[in-house]
Amino acid sequence: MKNGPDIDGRLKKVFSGSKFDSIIIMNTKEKDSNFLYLTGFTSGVFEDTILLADKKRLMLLTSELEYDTAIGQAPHNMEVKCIKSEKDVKESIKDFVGSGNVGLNYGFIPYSYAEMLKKNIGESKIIDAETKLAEAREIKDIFEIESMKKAVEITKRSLTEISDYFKKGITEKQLRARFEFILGENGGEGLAFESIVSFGANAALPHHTPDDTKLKENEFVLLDVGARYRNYCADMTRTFIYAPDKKTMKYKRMEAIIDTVKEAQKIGLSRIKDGADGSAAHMEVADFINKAKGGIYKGRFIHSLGHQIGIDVHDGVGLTTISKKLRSGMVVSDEPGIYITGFGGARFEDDVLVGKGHSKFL
Ligand SMILES: [Mn+2]
Repeated sequence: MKNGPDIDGRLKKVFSGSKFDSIIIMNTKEKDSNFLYLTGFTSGVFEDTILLADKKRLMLLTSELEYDTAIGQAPHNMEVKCIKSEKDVKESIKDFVGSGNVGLNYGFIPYSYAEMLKKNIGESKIIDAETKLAEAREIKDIFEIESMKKAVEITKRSLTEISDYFKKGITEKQLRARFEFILGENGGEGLAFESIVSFGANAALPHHTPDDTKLKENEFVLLDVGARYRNYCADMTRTFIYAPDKKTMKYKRMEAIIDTVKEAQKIGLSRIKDGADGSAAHMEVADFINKAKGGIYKGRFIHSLGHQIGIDVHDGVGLTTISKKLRSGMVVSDEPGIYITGFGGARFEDDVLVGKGHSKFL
């Protein structure tokens, strides 16, 4: 990947038409995803670190501990300041924001931190920057798309390799450990989210946490997993049948569920495109599942068709019953499923780059 992240372009997007003149991003023990978006950093912890930004420049207030890590990857328009005291913090913030309006990410910053900041910004007015930041991140640039493609490629390859490790008696926890090892071997830089591995009836629980359930023959194996690559997430689901016994009714029932979900996913892909409404795509897929096979799966698609993906695995507004206009350059998941309590379920999930006319899987 030759191109680095386009930080100038990102600042432009965040500040165009905004009511704030600068923003303060403040990490806690966790990083605000917008910190990663505006710095492009792929290394370092940066606990409690403060990032100041206006439409042209960035200032990072960090400690000696991570000063060198910051300098080593700072974009051209970032000043990195090594902070020695509370007084340094106060003065740097005051100087940077001046008397203009200050944007804060209300969706992330803890109340106590916000209260503390208020004391440091004098008469400046505080404005919620959450929506503006989320909107800026919706349309991915080339660097972001390439990073997500790579995350998907690593995940897809690992999902192909994992079936070699399906064996009678292996537990969900063991299969998860194996999968995450393979993901790392294939170049994954971390997990996009906590892996879901479900066997048999557990596959009916979309957010099942892997436990000591052992794999049996002629059963569903569902993996919902994703690698992180240069801060960007992949999110994919595959459903397999382990050691199928094709003569059984159970197998036929499982196969019919899988076929229906795969068909539903194709319909989803055909409806996800520039200008389309995400909720309309969701409703069409839900309608197809509700009517399939004489209505035997009615009401068994119990989540939304998809969600946006980026630095966060659930980024911005999803493809739910809430209207959301899809636009070229967004990345969304296409993940229908059917869930039968006590029996099992299937889900197939791929990540779609929204395009004009038609979209494609990353
Ligand atoms: Mn997903």
